[in-house]
Amino acid sequence: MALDPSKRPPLKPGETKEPVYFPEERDGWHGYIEWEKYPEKKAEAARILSKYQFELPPEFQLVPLPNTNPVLEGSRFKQYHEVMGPTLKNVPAESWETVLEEKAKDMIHVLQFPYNGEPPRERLAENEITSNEDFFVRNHGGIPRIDADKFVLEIGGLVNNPRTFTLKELQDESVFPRQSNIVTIQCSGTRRIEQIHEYPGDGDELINAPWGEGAIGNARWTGVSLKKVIKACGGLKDGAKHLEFVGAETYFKKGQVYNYAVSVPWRKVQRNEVLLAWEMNGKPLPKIHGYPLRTVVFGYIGARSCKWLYRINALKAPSEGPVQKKEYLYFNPQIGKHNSTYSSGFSIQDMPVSSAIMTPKDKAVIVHDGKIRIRGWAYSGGGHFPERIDVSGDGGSIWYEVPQENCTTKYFYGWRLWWIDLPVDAEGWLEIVARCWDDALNTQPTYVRSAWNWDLHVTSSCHRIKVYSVNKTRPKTARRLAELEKHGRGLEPISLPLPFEQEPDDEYEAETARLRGRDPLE
Ligand SMILES: Nc1nc2c(c(=O)[nH]1)N[C@H]1C(S)=C(S)[C@@H](COP(=O)(O)O)O[C@H]1N2
Ligand SMILES: [Mo]
Repeated sequence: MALDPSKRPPLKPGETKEPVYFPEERDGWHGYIEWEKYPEKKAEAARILSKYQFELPPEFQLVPLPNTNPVLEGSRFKQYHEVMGPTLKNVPAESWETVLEEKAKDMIHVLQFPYNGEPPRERLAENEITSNEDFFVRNHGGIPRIDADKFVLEIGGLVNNPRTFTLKELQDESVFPRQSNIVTIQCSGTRRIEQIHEYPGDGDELINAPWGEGAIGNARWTGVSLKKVIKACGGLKDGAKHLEFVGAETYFKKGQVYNYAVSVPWRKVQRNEVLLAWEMNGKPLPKIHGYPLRTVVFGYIGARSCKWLYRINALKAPSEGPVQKKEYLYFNPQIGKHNSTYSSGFSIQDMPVSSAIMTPKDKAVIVHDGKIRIRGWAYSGGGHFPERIDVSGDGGSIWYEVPQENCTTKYFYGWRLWWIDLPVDAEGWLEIVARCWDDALNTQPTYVRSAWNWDLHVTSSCHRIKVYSVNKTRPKTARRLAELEKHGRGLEPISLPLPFEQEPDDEYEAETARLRGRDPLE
């Protein structure tokens, strides 16, 4: 899907269009322009971007989300790519082709470009291992197409022997033992929609995608521990404390261009919790998930699991890349548009304990016989794992423990799926709540409000849904259901009036007589 010609960005008054050409850096690497090595090229790109008036991001927080799929289009990011000339112009269209080729047909395309998508909630909660087709995608730019045979990983900065590795070299088991782990990757945007609904926040330069509960997935990743690769470079020089990962695509922020860059502390790498992975669930990484090589950082925010990884730099301090320094910050609730600064939020690394109810859906009408089946996921990062899941049917006063046998396998770095047949006697609207406890006895904040933050990250409060409970073991309820069926109707939508009287007159008379009338005795 190319950019609609009516959406071409107009030039600012007095500006003229000139030919631009930023050649690709390497043969066999399409969609990759090297920016970080060439400050003058970056300056030139910024100059070109400043000539145009780009479309403003759409309002999507204070109004209902469009009922379309893709939900949001991302025209502004398509425009940025268009004005960068032939090398990046077609990247939005090619990225969309990759989505159609690699992802499940029924993905919820939260944002078309840069592509952000999550799978249907029922399917995500069905399989302990998320399939490659269903795994959520979070992109900040286009999807580069890199030829594995032409691929090299550069390692530089404060390492004793800077060098490059081909994919074959990394895969040589006589040099590097292979490491394979079940690891959950969770985007810090998961469940953001709940924060948006209650209190909107920063839309940021890149639209902060209105994620539901599906920006999380669990897969088996195979590759080599970064610790071993650093060792093969003779180790780190004194003072090196962070490893920066650079991804090949172009990232636009506030009129500047970058390659995607993030970092993790060396301490994290030393624990063999940072994998350079080329395989996802036993298959080569899909293009959309970082082919041919990505990092997988266990227990951290998804943003550090850098896709299309081509360079690693050992640094004294965290990466200066905007994704590390200016995004993924966690602010106090009194910080917002009026006073936020990059230095006033802390940098999110470890993911906290969280969970979500995947079925039933919010506002569902459920006919049951005293039990409602609830299914969901539970996860904890930062070296912790989910131990127990509790579910409440009354907004969080009485909690039922999900039996351990209803929870999937416990892994050090993976989520657990769970289900419970929740005892429900009450009828009408109920608030069902889920919370997880991890092995360090951490649990989730009570309400969205308890943990709201301006950048709308990490919605880890207890997950709450409202359902309309219809307990058919009650005679009156069973009778109403039978009547509805006779009329060829169901209960839904509950907002539609009944097509018949609630009670025949003779029954009304008999019942009011039994209850000794409407009037007081005297
Ligand atoms: N190069 C690059 N790596 C990236 C990103 C990106 O936009 N570019 N997005 C990050 C974010 S925010 C997340 S949540 C994860 C998502 O991984 P996935 O798309 O494979 O599910 O990738 C991370 N790695
Ligand atoms: Mo993310």
